[in-house]
Amino acid sequence: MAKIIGNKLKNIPWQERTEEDSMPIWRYSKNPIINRNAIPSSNSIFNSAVIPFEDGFAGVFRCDSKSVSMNIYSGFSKDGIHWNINHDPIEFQGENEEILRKEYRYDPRVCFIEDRYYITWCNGYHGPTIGMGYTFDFKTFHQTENAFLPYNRNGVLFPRKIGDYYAMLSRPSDTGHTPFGDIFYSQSKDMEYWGHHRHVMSTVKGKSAWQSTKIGPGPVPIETDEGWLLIYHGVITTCNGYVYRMGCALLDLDQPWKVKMRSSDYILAPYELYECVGDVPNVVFPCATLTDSETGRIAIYYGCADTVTSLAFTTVDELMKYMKENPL
Ligand code: BMA
Repeated sequence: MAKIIGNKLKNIPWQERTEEDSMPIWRYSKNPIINRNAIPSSNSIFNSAVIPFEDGFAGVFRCDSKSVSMNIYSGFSKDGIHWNINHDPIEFQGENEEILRKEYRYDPRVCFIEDRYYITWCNGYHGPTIGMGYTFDFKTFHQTENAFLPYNRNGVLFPRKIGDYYAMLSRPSDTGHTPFGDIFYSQSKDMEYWGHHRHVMSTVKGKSAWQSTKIGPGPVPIETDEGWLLIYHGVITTCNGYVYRMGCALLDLDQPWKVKMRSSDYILAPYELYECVGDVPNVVFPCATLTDSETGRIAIYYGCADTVTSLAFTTVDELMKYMKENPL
């Protein structure tokens, strides 16, 4: 039995699996939890990140506006299910005007490290790259240097230093819709200069074709006593465009660029109407989890069809078992 290393989370959103749920992940029965028009200006709210905060939860949400500009917004919840999202986007403070230029911001991740909540997102700076910032209270936000040169997407921090270095997964990309993409590992002494880049994992043709076009890290990796549990998205190119599904892998604790296990089958795919129909059909896109070390419970927050946000559940044992039974 693998154990989650981390805090207990007594108030984790949770629902038991029913007999009809045959997959390793089961959906919340009242999905989606955030509708497209949850704030007055929004066209869609999806691919968003949440984290325990004070006696409840805080989040950073991707809201595309009715003029279809992409930006990130903070929000709060008592139970992790009902959210109050601010009507105005996050305004970052920072000393460098060049960095604060705002072309677009999307697909945020939030990671608590040491004393603060770090936010990473896809940041428009002459093309997509990894924007970075932090907050202590989800009221005042500070933006720091972009982690990489363009083009890159899906920057996901590890929740602690690994061998004296902060660590991040990301997915180098292009200026457009990127018909390729592997996951890489980078490290930094100071959260500003990133290097020691290592390849982590590639797309898979044939045998596991749902992840044959590109893959990208999803939520912050979950530390377990057997390794880092990584939930990621995988994409196939069909005659009707891209389809986004979810998979999982186990990375070595000390050398996370080494993959210990990876499932051949996906763990969640667009089956439900709200995942198959929307502004971009057939997309499930995970950006955050909440975990409880006592029970091994995992709640996954994921965007659906680039339109709404949903919640699904699993446990660390379910995912470990699934990887063992369906190895790549
Ligand atoms: C990716 C990102 C995601 C989006 C997905 C499907 O490239 O832009 O935000 O969910 O495409 O459109």
